[in-house]
Amino acid sequence: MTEWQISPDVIAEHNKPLSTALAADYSALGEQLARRGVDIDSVTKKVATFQVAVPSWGVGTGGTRFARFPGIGEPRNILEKLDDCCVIHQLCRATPRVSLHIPWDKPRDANELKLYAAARGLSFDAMNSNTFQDQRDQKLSYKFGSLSHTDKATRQQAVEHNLECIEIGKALGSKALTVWIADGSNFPGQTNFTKAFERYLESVRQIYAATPNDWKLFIEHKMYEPAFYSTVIQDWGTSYLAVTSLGDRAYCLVDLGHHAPNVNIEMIVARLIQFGRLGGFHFNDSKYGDDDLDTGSIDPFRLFLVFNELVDAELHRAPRFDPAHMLDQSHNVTDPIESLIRSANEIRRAYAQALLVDRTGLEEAQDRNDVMLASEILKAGFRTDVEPILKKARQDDSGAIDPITAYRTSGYRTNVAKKRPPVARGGSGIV
Ligand SMILES: [Mn+2]
Repeated sequence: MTEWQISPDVIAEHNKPLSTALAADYSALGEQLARRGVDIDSVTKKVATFQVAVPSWGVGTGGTRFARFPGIGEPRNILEKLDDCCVIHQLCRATPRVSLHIPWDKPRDANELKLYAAARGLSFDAMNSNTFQDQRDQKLSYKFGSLSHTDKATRQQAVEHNLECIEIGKALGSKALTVWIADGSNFPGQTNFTKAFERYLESVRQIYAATPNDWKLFIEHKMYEPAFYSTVIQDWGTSYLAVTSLGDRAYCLVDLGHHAPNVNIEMIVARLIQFGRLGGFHFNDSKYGDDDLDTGSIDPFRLFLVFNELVDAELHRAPRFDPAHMLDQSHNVTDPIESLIRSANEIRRAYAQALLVDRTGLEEAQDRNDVMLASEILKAGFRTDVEPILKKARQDDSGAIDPITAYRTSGYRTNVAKKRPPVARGGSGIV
């Protein structure tokens, strides 16, 4: 029996008055889609199986380099973070896995943590290492880099931290390690680009060698920040060079926020799929830079275009295509549980819309160079209001028809605030 954090009766009571209207909306959308040759139930079934991992650091209130404004009842440790993740999954039914960050989430006893998560219907997604800040009692500083540091002992310390993450992940049942480094430079002349990348490759080779055969290693690139002039793993090209030099189990991870404004991310996704190196995503949204805003809150069309590539790859059974879907956001002014629920829904929305695209019609229009028709066919998917499909998928799976309202009605945040005193400084951050 799953130890749900909200009484299933609260959800059932919430769903009851909404189910009649949902049935009517679902049937109307079903008729509309049938005219387009689409069976609504098969779309709903696919959407219901679509999952995205929640970042453990996302359930705490984030901050910027200026300030952090804590919310009430914030989780103080990994166990409380898992309680919050359980609430998200219980209501939206799309997030049964949690991605951990070490050492923030370092367990006292990995087996105990695994059981605690399992009791809440949760398991663990990719592990994340952290060599972008110094921990208390850490011997050598990462101020001037980690895996690419000029000092061999510092590089070795960073490698060993990653090996420890793998060991913890093995005990927790994780199957992947995500490596993102903050290494780079703030001034021209500060580092030698080539030597820094050589040092990085030498370090990451040791990490790759330590991953079990059924694991994947994800390399996450980032254009800038905290280093503002150059970063060692700056773009998908550098990431691709790194993974291909490592081996078959190394893949590129695309964080939507880690590109220059207006970059065609969906095309990067297509390229990585074509060459079998798309490992997964860190979903979020941005207006200017790495804003870490809620997925789909700024540019839902771009999210749809990314999913258009994913659905295309799924249909064509692209080789080596099994991407990990993860959220990576910083919730500074909202209740993190609400933001994560909404983001998981937005991802399912983009997936549902992409499933509605008439692929045969699109291909024909492309082959005939009918630009307008191709654009219209693609947009028809995006323009469809798939809300009844998303609601039905949740309802069928004992989730909430309107999860944010159900969450507010449950009083969960107020209840946990009674036993969780305010945290002045949290472990959450922007990655
Ligand atoms: Mn990320």
